[in-house]
Amino acid sequence: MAVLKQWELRAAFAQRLSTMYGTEVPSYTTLVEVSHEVNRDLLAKDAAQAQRLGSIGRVTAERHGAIRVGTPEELRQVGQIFAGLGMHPVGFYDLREAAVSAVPVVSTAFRPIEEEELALNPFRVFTSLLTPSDRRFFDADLQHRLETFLSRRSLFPAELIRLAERAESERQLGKTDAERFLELAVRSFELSHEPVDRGWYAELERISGVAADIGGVTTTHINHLTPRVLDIDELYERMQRRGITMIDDIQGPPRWDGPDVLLRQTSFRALAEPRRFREADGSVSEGALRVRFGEVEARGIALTPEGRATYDKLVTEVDALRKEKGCSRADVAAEVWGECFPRSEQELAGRDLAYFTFAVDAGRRGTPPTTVPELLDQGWVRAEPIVYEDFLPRSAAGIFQSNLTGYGSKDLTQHATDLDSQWMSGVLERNLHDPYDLYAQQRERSLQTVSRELGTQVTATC
Ligand code: OOG
Ligand code: NI
Repeated sequence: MAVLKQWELRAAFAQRLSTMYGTEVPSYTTLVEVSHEVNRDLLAKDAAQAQRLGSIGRVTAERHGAIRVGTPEELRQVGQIFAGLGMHPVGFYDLREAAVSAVPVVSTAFRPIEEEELALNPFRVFTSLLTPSDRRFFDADLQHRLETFLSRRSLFPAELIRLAERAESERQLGKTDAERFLELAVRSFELSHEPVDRGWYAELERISGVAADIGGVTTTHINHLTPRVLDIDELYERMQRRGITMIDDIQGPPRWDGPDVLLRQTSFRALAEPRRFREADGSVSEGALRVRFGEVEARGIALTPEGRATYDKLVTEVDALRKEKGCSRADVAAEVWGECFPRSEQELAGRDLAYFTFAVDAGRRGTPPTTVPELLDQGWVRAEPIVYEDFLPRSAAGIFQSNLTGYGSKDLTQHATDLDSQWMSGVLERNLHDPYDLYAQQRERSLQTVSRELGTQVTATC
């Protein structure tokens, strides 16, 4: 009997979600079109450079989704569904801290973690969990009402969970089961036509638009689906030319002529969508909500902890200078980066600021040196960049915020509830992977091969 392997399930899920979301949010389709145009143009100009951080096949199909859930149990179920698709939780993001306005969620990202799986299909989903216990946002009474409301809803049918468990343990599904699994999974993330309780939604919205989007309704939905583009500045301009107003900024590293690192993202607010409301008197009326948006991203090289510390330092510096000089972030950032950030992949690799895999370059004879910087310098090995597969808390907060209408309310005299990666791992009943470990392991495997081939023990640094 024909079967679909996990990666085929994942690719099919991403594809169907994309089709579904395109019918719900038409400007998403425009965004995908423009991204593909930009990618095609870059490929025509310089195919090798355009594919330095992934084959055009991978980049064209590449998406990340964003979803938001309300309870630990819902998050655990989401973890089960994604495990069936070969996607595992990586990283912990505390957006309560990263955002200036009220964003009461903590998040992780589900994604493939093995090189081969990422190359087959890298679909990832940024997943946020509401934090009703956090007193800075919700008082005891509202926490109680919110948790009661959430405990009454059921987002994922039992049949979907059972199929996901099978897909996880067998790493594949027969064709008929696969079809059912995909159908139920995609349906769980469609926008519902159930009337929204207007009073309840409005009460939560006064605290945070995100809280209302999660806890004000009885279902969940995909919030956005993000294509990957090879030149985000070019895309930004082309979208503006088509009359779509983008947010003011591109989040993440600035535009500059050095290597692309980490992640650059930008977005636009999608149109208001018609929704039905239940009024206080029980009648149902037509209305609209504007909670979803279009986002696009360009990915760069993954940074090591030291590289990331340098990046974070530059972010702070740019902020300070910008306040002092009063000019745009982009201008200040390009200047600061030009002075302080390594200008070449060679330098990033040599100073151990970014992750690469290494391969022996044929043709050298004699006794090789034993450290990566020397091997690179003397042409014994080639370095291939490892692409950043994760997210940035500050950018994520920026994306959340720039699409909210108001600041919401946050009582800073209250204490935060302690929710960390260990807590989230417990909720998921799964190992929560550390992104740095995954990149380091990938580099280490390549170094082992290099060591074997050169007949010497090679280390990453001097
Ligand atoms: C998630 C926002 C974060 C990203 O790409 O950083 C995000 C959300 O709006 O639910 O998607
Ligand atoms: Ni996103």
